[in-house]
Amino acid sequence: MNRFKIPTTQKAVIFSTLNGPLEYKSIPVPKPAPNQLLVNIHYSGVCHSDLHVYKGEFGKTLPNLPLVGGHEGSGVVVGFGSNVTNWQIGDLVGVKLINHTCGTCEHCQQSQETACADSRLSGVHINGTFQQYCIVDALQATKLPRDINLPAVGPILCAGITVYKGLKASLAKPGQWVVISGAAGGLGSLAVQYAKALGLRVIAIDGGGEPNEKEKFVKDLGAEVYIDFTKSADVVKEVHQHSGSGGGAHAALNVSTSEAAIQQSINFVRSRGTVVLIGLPAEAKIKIPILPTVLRQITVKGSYVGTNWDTHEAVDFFARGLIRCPIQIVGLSELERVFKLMEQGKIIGRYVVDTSK
Ligand code: 8ID
Ligand code: ZN
Repeated sequence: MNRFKIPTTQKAVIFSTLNGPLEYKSIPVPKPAPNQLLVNIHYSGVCHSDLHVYKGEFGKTLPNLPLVGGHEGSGVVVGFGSNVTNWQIGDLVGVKLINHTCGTCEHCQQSQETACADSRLSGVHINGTFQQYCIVDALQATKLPRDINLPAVGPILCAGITVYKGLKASLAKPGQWVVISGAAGGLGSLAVQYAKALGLRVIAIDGGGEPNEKEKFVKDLGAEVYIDFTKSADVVKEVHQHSGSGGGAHAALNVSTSEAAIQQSINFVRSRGTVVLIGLPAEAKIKIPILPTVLRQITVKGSYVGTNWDTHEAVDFFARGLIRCPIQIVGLSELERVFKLMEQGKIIGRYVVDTSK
């Protein structure tokens, strides 16, 4: 017997044209296919990727319209299809960007499912977490511990796993310097903390806001140095000054949405350093000078969300109290306002929507 009464309709925020009206309205509750869970989403983080998708910045044909966005959901399993054996009604569950993968390609077979060419993404290809009930493949849903902080864990399911994976990809070791560009945003605020938890030393770059507001914010999270890119005469020089005598930091993570910041980040690292590209500004391109990159043996790599196992690890850091999500909770009906604030660069940390309001 299912103790949860599942309604036939639910509240959602839906858009039918790119950059068009965001409608808060009732839509049908979806039915899970044989391999899917039906999740009662309680909370969802709002990621800058949601804004990129809504504005059509990931390619005009990418999102399936009309669409419910969102991919940082936390909630409860209230139903599942006939093939599902590893979940129970009432389990706490996370819904992340990767909602389904083929399971058979080379990458899936090697448990590197983030590279699956046939993946389906929450809030891009199928309706995401800006609704009260969503569906997710049982193999891509994330089991959450019973005592997890449900509103705060949402951002871990995209921002958290992405920066945790990006830091691992940077190959930076305990005691070494990592630059986080975009440190006061949703991903950045978690990157600073995961870096600290991994024993790294953090130079945080961001800018704007009230005087000293972002500096205090990132230093409270564990950054040793803050550079305000809007005030610094030479950001690269400052990074080098603060990262010891090795000619730059050991690694740099770009989680900003700025093409200029990405271009600049190539010069943050010392010889044999790694630059990890995570932020996705629309149609951005950078130029990498070949001679110094080759002679100094610099690695520039992309990093994209994280696998199921990365997710397990990232959630575990959060569950053990090593990471706190600096969130502000608002109603789902206020999503449009959150997008506006994000567009204006006025968000520090992460907004989370409560789907009951
Ligand atoms: O898997 C992935 N690669 C992945 C996963 C999740 C998100 C990629 N992303 C991408 C998003 O699509 C987005 O492009 O990461 C980027 C950051 O997402 P977010 O953290 O959700 O965005 P935000 O909260 O708006 O934070 C961006 C920060 O960058 C700062 C802003 O002040 C803000 O704090 N920033 C900017 I804009 N220009 C900067 C600059 N020149 C800068 N910080 C430093 N230097
Ligand atoms: Zn995201």
